[in-house]
Parts: sequence; structure tokens; C-alpha cells
Amino acid sequence: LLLENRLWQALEQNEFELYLQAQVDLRSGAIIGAEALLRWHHPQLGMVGPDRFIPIAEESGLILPLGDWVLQRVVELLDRWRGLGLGHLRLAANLSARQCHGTSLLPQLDRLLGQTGIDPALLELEITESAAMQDPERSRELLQQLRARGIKVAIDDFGTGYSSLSYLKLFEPDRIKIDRGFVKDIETDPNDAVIVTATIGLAHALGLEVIAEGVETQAQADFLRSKHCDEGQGYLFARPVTVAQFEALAAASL
Ligand code: G
Ligand code: G
Ligand code: MN
Ligand code: NA
Repeated sequence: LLLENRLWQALEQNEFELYLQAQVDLRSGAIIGAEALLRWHHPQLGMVGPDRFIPIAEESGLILPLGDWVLQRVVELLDRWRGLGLGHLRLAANLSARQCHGTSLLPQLDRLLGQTGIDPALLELEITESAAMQDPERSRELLQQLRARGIKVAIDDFGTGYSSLSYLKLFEPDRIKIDRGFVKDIETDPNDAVIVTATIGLAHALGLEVIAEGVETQAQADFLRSKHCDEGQGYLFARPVTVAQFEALAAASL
């Protein structure tokens, strides 16, 4: 309860910050974009990670204004990058289940796109497999609406939920994010290696791109590249860092 009360105040007092984690092309090694990850600077507790406050924010409804704030900030950054020579970078934001199934997301996106004139294809929204599966028909409709606006969609934590592979065809996302649970033991667990290889093949057969999460070692990156995985994200390439740090990293890798 304490954390929950404090959360509403946190939004008013600007205690949230977006960290950015680079996403790289596995073939060239180039940074092609980033995922935005929320952090909370609690005045007493210090830095609080999203695993601790997102579930509470989701429960209490704060996730809606907080999610609005994230989207606004992400679009602002895409707009800013055009003036910094970083206008090629894609930026992904995580959507909560409530945001996906509420009514304010599309109007807000239309407003933000209209205000800035950014290329909607540089904005990617990550929807977890489990959020999408809470209401598959509504999710299909939402993804169709996003696609109509040219916004990209990635299915996050792919492989961890109950989704049948046939839903990939129904949702028609642009990309799937292979959950880091499968990447972790990719070299030692033959089952994980088979699952990852088959998932990449299936996604490509359906015309989708694939990014692997939680890439921590060069051997994992080499394996993924050998299986034609398109992109990677993980500590091997970069940790989540501040916006200024990410901009420096991306500028240096041009
Ligand atoms: O940054 P990382 O460690 O610790 O994130 C933990 C979890 O929090 C991840 O599952 C991530 O998807 C989620 N998360 C991070 N930022 C956001 C956000 O802005 N919105 C939502 N809904 N989830 C987020
Ligand atoms: O949205 P999602 O559940 O994918 O959130 C990404 C989470 O994964 C964040 O919490 C981020 O800090 C974490 N993460 C990113 N790269 C790595 C990595 O290489 N290893 C591990 N263990 N976690 C990572
Ligand atoms: Mn994510
Ligand atoms: Na994930």
C-alpha cells in the first residue's frame, strides 16, 4: 500500500526516468534502435526497478497515466533524434495489458504523431504474449489499428506464454522478441537450441523479424547469427543506460 500511494506522487514529482537499451543488427553489429525501460528514482529507496512497481501500477490503474507519460517521452526522443543525426534509430516502448485493452491508446498515439510528424515506422510497441492472449480478438483489432498507422509491433517475451503459434498469423506483428529464458542456455541445452532455431525459422516463414533478448555472451550471439536471427539485445551489447549515455553510444557507432 505504501509503495502504491507513493507511486501516484512519483508521477507528479517527475521521479520516473526512461533508460534505453540498445538493439543491434546481429550481422553488422550496428545499433539499430533501443527499448525504453522505466526506472523510478525513489527519494528514500533509491532506484526502484519496474519489476517492483509495474505490477502495482497495473493493479491500481496508475499504469494508464504512466504509460501515457512513457509514450509521450518516447515520441519526444524520436523527434529529438532527427536533429541529432540519429533519425534512423527505432525506439520501442512496452505496453501493459491495461493499455492494450483500454480506449485511450490510439487517440493518444494519433495526437503524438500529429504533434511531431515523426516517422511512425520508427516507433515500436512491445506487447507481451500473455497480454495479447488475455483477449486475442481485441488484440488482433488493436494490432490492425497500429499497423494502419504504420506503427511497428513486437510480441515480447515470446515463447513463455500459452499462445499457440497460429496466433502469430492472427496478430501479424512485425517482430517477435525471443524471451531471454531460451537464450540463456542456448549453447548447453539442446531443447532451447531447437526451440530458438525453429522459432526463428517459423517467424521468417511468416515474414516476421526476430530479435533475441538477454544476449550476454559472444557464443550466444554467434549461435543466433548462424541461425539467421535478425537482431539482438542484451548485456553483451549494452546495458540499459540513461538517454544521454545511449545517444553518445549510438553517435559513436555511426
Ligand atoms: O528494465 P527491466 O529490468 O528490468 O524491466 C523489467 C520488466 O519491466 C520488463 O518485463 C519490462 O517489459 C517491464 N517494463 C519496463 N519498462 C516498462 C514500461 O514502460 N511499461 C511497461 N508496461 N512495462 C515496462
Ligand atoms: O520488456 P522485457 O521483459 O523484455 O524487459 C527487458 C528486461 O531484460 C529488462 O529488465 C532488462 O534490464 C533485462 N535485460 C536486458 N538485457 C539483459 C541481459 O543480457 N541479461 C539479463 N539477465 N537481463 C537483461
Ligand atoms: Mn520488452
Ligand atoms: Na521480454
